[in-house]
Amino acid sequence: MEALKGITILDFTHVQSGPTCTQLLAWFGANVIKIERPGGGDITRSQLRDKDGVDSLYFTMLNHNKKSVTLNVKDDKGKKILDDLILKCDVFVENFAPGTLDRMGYSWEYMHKLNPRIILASVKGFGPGPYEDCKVYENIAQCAGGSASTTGFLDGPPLVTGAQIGDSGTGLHLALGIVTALFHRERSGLGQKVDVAMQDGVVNLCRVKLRDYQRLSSGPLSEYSQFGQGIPFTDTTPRAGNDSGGGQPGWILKCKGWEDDPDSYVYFITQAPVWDKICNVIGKEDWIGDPEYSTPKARLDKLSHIFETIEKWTMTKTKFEVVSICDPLGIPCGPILSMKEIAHDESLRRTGTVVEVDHPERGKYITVGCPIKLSNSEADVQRSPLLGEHNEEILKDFLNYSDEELDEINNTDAMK
Ligand code: CAO
Repeated sequence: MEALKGITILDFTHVQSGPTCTQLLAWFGANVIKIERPGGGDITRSQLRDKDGVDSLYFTMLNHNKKSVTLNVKDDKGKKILDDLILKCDVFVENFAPGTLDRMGYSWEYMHKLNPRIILASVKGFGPGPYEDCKVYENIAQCAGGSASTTGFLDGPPLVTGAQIGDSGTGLHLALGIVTALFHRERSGLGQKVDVAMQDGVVNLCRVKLRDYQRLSSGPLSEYSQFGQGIPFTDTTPRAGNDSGGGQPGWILKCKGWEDDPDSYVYFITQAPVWDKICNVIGKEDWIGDPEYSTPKARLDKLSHIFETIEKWTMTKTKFEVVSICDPLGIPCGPILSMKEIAHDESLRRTGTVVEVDHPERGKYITVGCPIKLSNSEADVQRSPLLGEHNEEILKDFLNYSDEELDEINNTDAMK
């Protein structure tokens, strides 16, 4: 059975951070009713469009398994419909700009009074403080959360990452907050407010970099390549290139074909317990008994040289050959996969992490399925809704409005 069956989510989210959260809840079986402004709906329906007049991949890939209802919340009749929805729903999720919800007349106090069981879950860019009123997008969160200052190469500018840790990362945090509040409501009978700031979500994901900042007060970070290169540290966590963030040194190494293929690389970790095997496989048996190389500590100031030497070997093999040789020996390494390779990866298809979906206007496209696997609640990815596709269904079947009430609504601007 679907794990969240019976839970109804009133989804006022847009763009990416909120929609990733409600999509996850929908995959777990919640009934997710996405409320969109009449006219254009979620702005991403028309952003980065690849086909004229058809919902963009940006929208479709973030809004699977949801229903769409258009509702003008600034219209009196629209407000009445929203009140009725709040009375019947379990969770209200939103990621409007700060202050927007209050301006609409839907403060937490109002909602809680209307339905004490409702959970209000919000994403904002920042928590309370000097930036609380700021609008925020992905890269701003990455920058304010410590990710950009610690990503990139030492001699280059701060870098944002391709992984959407500010948006999708915050969506994940919010989903956990919602499920926790639902669990709490089972015992207390009361809903509560769940807030996640994108900056906080990124800071949480950058925890190891805050760890390293504090370690600096005890001396240089010897596992960072710059230590071996004799480059002094400052008083904050530096950018570490492709250094591994843990205690086992790693780096990205070129593989056969790198001159023509930008993704012909492998991530290679010189894990201490398999050092002898690494030496054997790259033909450097002499390092095994050499005190200059035989202990992790002795190797720390020679990491660049060590990785250059390993790279001479990896450059004679494709990335997949490197993995197939190293993996059976217990040497941790992984190929740098392109999006093309991920899109066509058979095992990701088999597990449902990458799926093909059919859309009535767009046709078939590839998307990411549910990455969290529950043994009794398999997520079946359904196409995203067309704008307002479920207006009638929600009014009639969910809110039980009569035909007269429907006619009355159709004569107003509440849903168009
Ligand atoms: N009926 C009537 N009005 C509606 C409506 C509806 N169904 N849905 C939205 N609106 C109105 C809002 O009331 C608001 O109007 P006012 O400004 O007059 O109050 C207006 O639409 C704009 O909403 P918004 O403030 O959320 O959107 P924006 O384009 O100004 O800002 C964003 C977008 C993402 C910067 C902002 O929402 C934000 O900072 N959100 C929080 C952080 C976040 O989630 N960012 C990640 C986005 S993904 O990269």
